[in-house]
Amino acid sequence: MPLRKDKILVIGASGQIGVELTLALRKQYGNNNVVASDLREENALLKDTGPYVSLDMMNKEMLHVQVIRQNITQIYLLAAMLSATGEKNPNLAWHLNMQGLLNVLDIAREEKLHKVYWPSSIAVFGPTSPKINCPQQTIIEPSTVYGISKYAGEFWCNYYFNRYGVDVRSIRYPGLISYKSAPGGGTTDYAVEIYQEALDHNKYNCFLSENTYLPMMYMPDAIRATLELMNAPAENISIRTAYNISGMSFSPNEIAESIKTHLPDFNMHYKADSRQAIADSWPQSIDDSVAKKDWGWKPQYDLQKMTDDMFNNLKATKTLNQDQD
Ligand code: AKB
Repeated sequence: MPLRKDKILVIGASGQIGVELTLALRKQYGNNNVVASDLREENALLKDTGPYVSLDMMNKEMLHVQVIRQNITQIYLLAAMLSATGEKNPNLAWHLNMQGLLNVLDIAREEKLHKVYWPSSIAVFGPTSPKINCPQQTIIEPSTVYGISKYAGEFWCNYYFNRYGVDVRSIRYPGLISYKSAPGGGTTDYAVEIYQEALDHNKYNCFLSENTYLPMMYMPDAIRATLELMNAPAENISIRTAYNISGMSFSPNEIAESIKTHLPDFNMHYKADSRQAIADSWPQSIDDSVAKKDWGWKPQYDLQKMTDDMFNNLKATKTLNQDQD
């Protein structure tokens, strides 16, 4: 049964998470109650599924006008510059990631919005954080500008909740793997590119070394986690910075082995680049016991189940595209 009393604005709706979250929210709240927005043009998968506005979150006045004009009661802010791109332009990454969030939090306070969602990342952790089962509360000394902006952002969320009562909630996403829309500029992007390259060319040149373990999650789990957190009763939410959640942890070598169960001749080459140092600064796995306790988080996909589903869907899309040619 769709929930209809809220009107939602998704900022960054054409991005990797944005597309799938917008579609999931439209199922829950009704198509016309979820306004998709982005600086980029509307993603093809969103076309004709509900309202779309072109919006620059850095322009606070225009954002405020849209919130009032559309009677928005919840904002999902997904636009951000990720870890690898952020290192190429640290000032811009900081400005974009911080000012976008502060604009949204301020408008949420002024307009008394019901809820705000803003994603954090495992990039908040740094070389001094525990590598295995990294806890919710631990040493946090990020070494990328993306990680610094996410950590500062977490504390702005906490501040706006404690000082102004803004019900803002957040998750520290691991690397996210999806087939509907591609990521851009992240360190974990290899785990998305590899499937398409395997299908198209039966080989992949990996920019991380073969035994680099990182926390990862399949997109259906990430979308479900987001909706479950946002639908949880406020009194259950004990973390107002951002929740650790865990799906799986694997290395490039392990994902290659799982791809070989579908494509036995698949070939993997390794040539680590500057993203290796970023990956090496992050934990290999995450302890998500607080999310489990507070709102019942439980992942459904492991590496092989994800690989099977990725190939089913990518093959179906390829056949569809070939039929249309
Ligand atoms: C990145 O690699 O930058 C992102 C992340 C882990 O937040 N996928």
